[in-house]
Amino acid sequence: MSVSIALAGKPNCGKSTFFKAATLANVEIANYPFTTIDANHGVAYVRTTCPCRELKLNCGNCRDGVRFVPIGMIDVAGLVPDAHKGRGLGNAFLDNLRQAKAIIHVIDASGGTDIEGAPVPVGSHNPLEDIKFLEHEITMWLSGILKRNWERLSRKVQAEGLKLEETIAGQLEGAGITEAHVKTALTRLKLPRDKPHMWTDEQIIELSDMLRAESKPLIFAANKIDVASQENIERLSKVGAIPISAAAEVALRLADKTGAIKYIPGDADFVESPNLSGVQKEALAKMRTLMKKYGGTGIQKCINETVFKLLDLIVVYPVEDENRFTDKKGNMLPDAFLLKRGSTPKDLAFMIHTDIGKGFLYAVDARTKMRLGEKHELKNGDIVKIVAVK
Ligand SMILES: Nc1nc2c(ncn2[C@@H]2O[C@H](COP(=O)(O)OP(=O)(O)OP(=O)(O)O)[C@@H](O)[C@H]2O)c(=O)[nH]1
Ligand SMILES: [Mg+2]
Repeated sequence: MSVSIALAGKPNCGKSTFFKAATLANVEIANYPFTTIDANHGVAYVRTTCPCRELKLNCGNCRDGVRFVPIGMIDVAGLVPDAHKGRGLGNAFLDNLRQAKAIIHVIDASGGTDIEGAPVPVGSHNPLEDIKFLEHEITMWLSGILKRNWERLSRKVQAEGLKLEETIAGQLEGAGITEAHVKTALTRLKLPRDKPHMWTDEQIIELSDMLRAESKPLIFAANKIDVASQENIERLSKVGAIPISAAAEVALRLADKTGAIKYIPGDADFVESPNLSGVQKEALAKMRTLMKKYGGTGIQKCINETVFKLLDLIVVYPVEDENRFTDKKGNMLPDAFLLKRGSTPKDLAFMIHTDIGKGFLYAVDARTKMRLGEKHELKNGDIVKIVAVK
């Protein structure tokens, strides 16, 4: 999987429900803290417009012109304040955030769970209190890793002239931090580069915080809007949270699966089948009201914002026959790749296969049949044939 995003937050906020809604995997969900202990890994989808309709074709790989591109999703155990000091389940599971390129911080907007995730009467906990601690815990986790061998490493940098960026990135490699991340952070922070062994704890934490923000950007999802007060939803929206109901999305996707309704994830409405029972209709009517108010359940919106805004990725469709938009077997628009904006056809070639990347000659834009050189910048929705030496 090219990109993975993680669901994180305090216990009992609805991470596994979000995960189930996005992946339809059967995972444990319950109203008490630490239901999830081992992380769940699954495949979720980012929603985009399939190019086939505009080409007056029907590719067979989309749903009514709506294309779903797979990404990895990780549902981790709940995190409580001071987890980095071993509270709650401690910070071993923070390791599950390693592969994540971004984080959706799920917040219980209903105020029905305290800071540790224990159930309390709805509205009695202020969800704004849950906003900050997650970033802090991740920062402290990173600074913990960095500090582990800091004395020795920083002296080595000085004595042996090792590259500072490389040394720090090496130490944090497991957390998905690259030399480029370190370089950006060091430049911004203006830390005294020649004397790393003199850095204070605060400076190491400052660096860790910047590295976290660079390597694991995060958005807020205000969950349980079906029971949350309007006041709480507004408070959280003000700080940029996306209002969501993971439970509603699970219900809708399951109803779609059984054929009770037709619902395309991310739509603001659904179509009911005839012959539904009164109870079903009533439940659906409630969901419809909620969806009308917020433009949907918010789950797909969270995934899309994470992938397209936070990570700034684009979707590109490689094909082998640029006239039919197919692979060798005749499958139309068989694959969709997520690439960083600014990627070139050669980057795409390397993503398909190292050999194709190495043998890259040129690419063809399947829409215009124009040749694209290796420096050409790809756009979202491009359909591209790669020509490489065999
Ligand atoms: N009303 C409402 N309840 C929800 C929603 N999403 C989740 N819940 C409930 O919140 C409780 C916790 O859900 P989980 O998905 O298990 O939460 P979690 O964050 O994975 O919890 P841990 O694994 O313990 O950290 C369950 O009782 C869910 O049914 C929602 O959108 N609305
Ligand atoms: Mg869980």
